[in-house]
Amino acid sequence: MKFNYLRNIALGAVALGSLFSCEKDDDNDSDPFNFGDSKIVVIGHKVPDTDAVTSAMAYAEFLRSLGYDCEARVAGPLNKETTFALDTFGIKAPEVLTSADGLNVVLVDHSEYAQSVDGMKNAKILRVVDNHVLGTVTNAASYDTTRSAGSTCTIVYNNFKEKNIAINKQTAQLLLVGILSDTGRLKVTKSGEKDSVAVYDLLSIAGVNDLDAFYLRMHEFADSYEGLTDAQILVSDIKEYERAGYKYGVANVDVDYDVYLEDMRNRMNAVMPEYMKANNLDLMFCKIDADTLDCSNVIYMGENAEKIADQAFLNMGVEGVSSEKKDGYIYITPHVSRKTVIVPRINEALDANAKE
Ligand SMILES: [Mn+2]
Repeated sequence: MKFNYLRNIALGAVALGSLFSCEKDDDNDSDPFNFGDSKIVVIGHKVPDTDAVTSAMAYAEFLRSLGYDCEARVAGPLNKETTFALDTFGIKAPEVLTSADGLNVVLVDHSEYAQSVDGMKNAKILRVVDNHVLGTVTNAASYDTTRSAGSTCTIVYNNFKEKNIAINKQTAQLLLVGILSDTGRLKVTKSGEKDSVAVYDLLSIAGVNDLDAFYLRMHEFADSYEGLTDAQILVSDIKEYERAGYKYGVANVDVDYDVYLEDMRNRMNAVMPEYMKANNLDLMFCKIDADTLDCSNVIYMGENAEKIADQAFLNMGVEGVSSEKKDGYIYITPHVSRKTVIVPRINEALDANAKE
């Protein structure tokens, strides 16, 4: 460990050969990732979704089982789906962290400073564990990123497997709900083989007998905007990014039936300016999907927004995906993912219109 290493250097007189072999053995035993022995906080993104919360909790357990002093925190209040899932299993939610200033952290489920808790630029980032495209956090000490995983929980599950560490019941429950939430219960467009292998292994450890019944109940909570104002619906699943001198946001909103699409477009258009102003965004997008019509409606607002949206989402050249410009929005069919389609394409268009 670092401490021992420094002490050995201070002792000075130790023969070099034995110093290095000694250090190496020590590393393998008690500090396999060279994280040192200070306390580590594992944390996901702001506006946490289920995967951001449960992958942090499960990764903290993973690090504890390797001997680290480690604790999970969340970057904001939990949404309805996560609250339902944790309540169902009687698991206590992590506390909210308001500043990462000066802490040793592992980031899960994001790699964008714009999505992190405040003070992250003054934290020591030991590792990023994430399945999204790499964002602005390019200075972490290590990365565990598997883009082909459908959720960060899938990556964490594989960490346990690779180290041959048994997954306890509570950790299995956490991993299971994270994967189910992020992949929409293993939808083909959102998941792969790794995710299904994990889910079917975790079910029995987690004590979940009826996957469909469980997911249906969880999903009801996810989709419910009951009691929320339009401004609250807009921010219920929002992420911010920085690219090419622009700061932008992408909100994700779902409606049950396609007849509600126009109404939701108008309502989100009405509340977007205030959010942009309050959060100093240069531009903003909101993707609205309908369960009954397999499509995405993308509305946009702000600096160069129409030009960027046109470049990003017209003539996309993605197999099986078609898009069309409508009055004030882009209509894309079938529905597309923010992670794999929307954000990478916006980034590409922003690069072509860079401000820096
Ligand atoms: Mn997430």
